[in-house]
Amino acid sequence: MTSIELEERFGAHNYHPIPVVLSEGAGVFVWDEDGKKYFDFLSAYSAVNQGHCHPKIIGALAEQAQSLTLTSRAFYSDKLGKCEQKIAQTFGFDKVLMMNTGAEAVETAIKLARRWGYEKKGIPENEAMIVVVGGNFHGRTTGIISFSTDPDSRRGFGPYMSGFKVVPYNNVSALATALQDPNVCGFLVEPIQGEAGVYVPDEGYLRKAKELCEANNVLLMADEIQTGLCRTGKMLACDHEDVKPDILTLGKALSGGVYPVSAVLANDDIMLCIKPGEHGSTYGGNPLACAVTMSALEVLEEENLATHAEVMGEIFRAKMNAIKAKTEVVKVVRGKGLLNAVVIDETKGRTAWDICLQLKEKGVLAKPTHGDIIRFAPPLVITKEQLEEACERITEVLLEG
Ligand code: IF1
Repeated sequence: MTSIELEERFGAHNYHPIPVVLSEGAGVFVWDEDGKKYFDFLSAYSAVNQGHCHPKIIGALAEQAQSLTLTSRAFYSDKLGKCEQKIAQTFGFDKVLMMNTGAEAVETAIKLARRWGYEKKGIPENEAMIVVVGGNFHGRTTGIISFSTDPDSRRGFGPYMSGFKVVPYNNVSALATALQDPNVCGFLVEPIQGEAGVYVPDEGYLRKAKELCEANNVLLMADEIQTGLCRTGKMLACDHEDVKPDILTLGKALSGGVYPVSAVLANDDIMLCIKPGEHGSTYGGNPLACAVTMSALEVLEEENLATHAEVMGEIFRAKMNAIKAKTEVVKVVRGKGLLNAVVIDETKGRTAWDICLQLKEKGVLAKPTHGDIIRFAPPLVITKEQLEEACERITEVLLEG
């Protein structure tokens, strides 16, 4: 049986992958089983910002794997404190709670905001509300999909967790009204909506959201699991507006695509609302995760990937807009740094899926989100020459036929 047949026969059918079977990766490139080389323009949904199999991160993984991989938090380890310090000081928070997946970090943030709401804001027990936005994506747990507005994420998985209010994204007045409810403890938002299709809110939206949260004693909870870690041209997408969230969730590229690591960051008045024995995870903050995370953060800094992503992103969007000027196939180009999307006019003869299949044939891997939107998000280590080569191939596909 082929790799695809094996997945078809023995694996759950919870994805519809682009028909390519990858077996190797290095930097911005991946190779399929037949040795064909591709530009990776998805980066495992922004988990591989540092490039595939970055030697420094793989080295840290391999070295730590020889000595100690998992202790559980029943005991201390010689790596967790150092890693917590590195993360806390990199992002400017008092404390870090390490988990594994992004969804676990978001679930942790929800528990933390609710606990703070009861203990510090005086919200009556079990009445805490968290404001979220339409088009949100924060993971796939039953708690998180309870406030999803995407039928594919939520249909048929009820009953749903209560305690959430949905307001339109990028709508300050709707947010202002919702935050006046004295039972609201948090506002959970992606600084740029990734899954929804790389929706960049108006300039000033995050700043106004922060001001409204402060005015209503509500915690701003920024989910930077996809937008963080240099992806949008700054260390955090919030940095574009100098906004400091009260709770920050990170994941994906926190470990450079090498090992599942996520984290929740907050200051003491919030983080210490959770007491010993009240939250945890078997693998959360294990020594192997910590070694990988510390090296993954060092790579972001040493290779100056935030500024590089900003510069490369400007070039990419300019090239996509040059295509847009020549064909009606491209309706919209949007993004920030190297988190970009192109909206396809599917009435012009090709779907976004068709175009992604053609891109695959040209050696560029990308995948549509929500039908007509193609997300383009290469590893941030892409060089100018590599970007120009990839854009030539993307141009050929979009302008042909
Ligand atoms: C899938 C999407 C992207 C996220 C944000 C939390 C999480 C994610 C902002 C949860 C995860 C992943 C999940 C993966 C595909 C990918 C994705 F299309 F699903 F939405 F990137 F846009 N917050 N996003 O983007 O993190 O638990 O997955 O570690 O589920 O197909 P996770």
